[in-house]
Amino acid sequence: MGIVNVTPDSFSDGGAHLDPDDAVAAARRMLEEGAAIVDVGGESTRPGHEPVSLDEELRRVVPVLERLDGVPVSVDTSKAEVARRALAVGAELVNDVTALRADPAMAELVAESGAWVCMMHWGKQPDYADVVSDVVAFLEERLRFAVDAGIDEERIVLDPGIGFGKTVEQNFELVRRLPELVALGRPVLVGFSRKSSLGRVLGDADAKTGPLSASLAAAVTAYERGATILRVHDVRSHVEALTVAAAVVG
Ligand code: HH2
Repeated sequence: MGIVNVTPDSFSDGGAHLDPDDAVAAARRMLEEGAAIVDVGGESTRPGHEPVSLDEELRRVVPVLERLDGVPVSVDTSKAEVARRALAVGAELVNDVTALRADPAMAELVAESGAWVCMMHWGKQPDYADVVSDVVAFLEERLRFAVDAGIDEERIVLDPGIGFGKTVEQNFELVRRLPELVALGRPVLVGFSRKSSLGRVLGDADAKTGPLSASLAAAVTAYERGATILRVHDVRSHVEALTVAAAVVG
């Protein structure tokens, strides 16, 4: 999954694709490089991000989504109205980092549209007894909620939410113990690309991002432990690394 942030403030590529032409070109390039789907988002979720109004989010993403009609697209949003507009122009998956908790209209919209949905864990660092068990319990509860709301279980993807209210060690533990999430029986998405834990484990305690080399190691080790979707900024390098990993795994 290639990342196209149509935002001024995303942590690693903020501003790069704010112009719709640039965003569309980036998305098409990622698909050519081997991405199976591109994830278009108009609101940054980085720590301390500015919340974006509905109008502004629509203004950022709709022109991009309209011009990506006919290609596999996911929309990174927690707002049902943004998702509705995205699905109307062909998006296939709603990537909701709040796991259907932010907008009460989201679950029904996904259920009625028949779209895929990705539900992510977003927690608070000091609160965990055991981070992996807590993430599993949360995702299990959200899975039940989504199915009860009429969403086809076969269309649900789960995500541990790397970097969302977790320490560096907890982020790595979630990948180490990924099979415990995979055991829930749904595809698991991992988004470790360029995240600060990668820079921090390399020795920079104040890192805001991590390098490509470290992102590739995280993606490959997540893949080996059962991740189905890797959400990444640098598509070509990840496709190459994962192709080799797949050849080894057999
Ligand atoms: N991470 C980010 C945004 N959306 N969605 C899912 N499902 N999983 C993730 O790990 C995830 C996500 C943060 O990364 P990015 O989009 O690069 O930055 P920003 O939120 O600052 O736009």
